[in-house]
Formats: sequence, structure tokens, C-alpha cells
Amino acid sequence: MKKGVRSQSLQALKERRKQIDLIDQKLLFLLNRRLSIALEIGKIKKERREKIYNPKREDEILKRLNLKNRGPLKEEDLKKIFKKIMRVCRKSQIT
Ligand code: PRE
Repeated sequence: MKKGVRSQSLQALKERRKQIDLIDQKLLFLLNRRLSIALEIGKIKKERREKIYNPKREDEILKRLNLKNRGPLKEEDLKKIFKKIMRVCRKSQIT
């Protein structure tokens, strides 16, 4: 039996949302993994009496990611997201 256009598009919407849910789960896992490693770095820095904030390293990360970016994520949005991630990691290293 032929499916209507609306029910086809509803099906497509549901599938895309399932894909997004799976990607979000993976992002969550990776964000927690990244933070765990940043916390370990924080401990090492404390032992070595190094400053937590390393703007040079953060700039290098942003530059490298920007070179790798193939879009459609815009450079300014990529920067916003990763600056926020690093800020969260930095703040968690302190507390
Ligand atoms: C990290 C966090 C804080 C620093 O300002 C730089 C980078 C990051 O989240 O990537 C990790 C870190 O502490 C470090 O690479 O030195």
C-alpha cells in the first residue's frame, strides 16, 4: 500500500531524531572521557605547580580543530563550543 507524503516525512523525522539521540549519547560519553583526562592533567599540573590555565595550548587546540573542520559547522560556532568545553574542563580542574 502507498504511504502518504506526510507519513513518509514523519517517518524521516523520527529516523533523524533517532540518529541525533545516538550522536548525543556518544558526545556525552566523549565529553565525560575528555573531562576525566583533563582532571588527571589538573592533578599533574598541581604536583608540578603549573598554572591550570594554558591559553597557548587552548589556542593550538582551536587552530587545529579549525583546520580539520569540513563544515557545515561555522568557524565561530566551532570556537564557541570548544571554548566552552575547555572552560568547563579548566573550572573542574580547579574545584
Ligand atoms: C585543557 C584545559 C585547560 C587548559 O587551559 C588547557 C587545555 C583542555 O581542556 O583542553 C587541558 C589542560 O589542562 C592542558 O592541556 O594543559
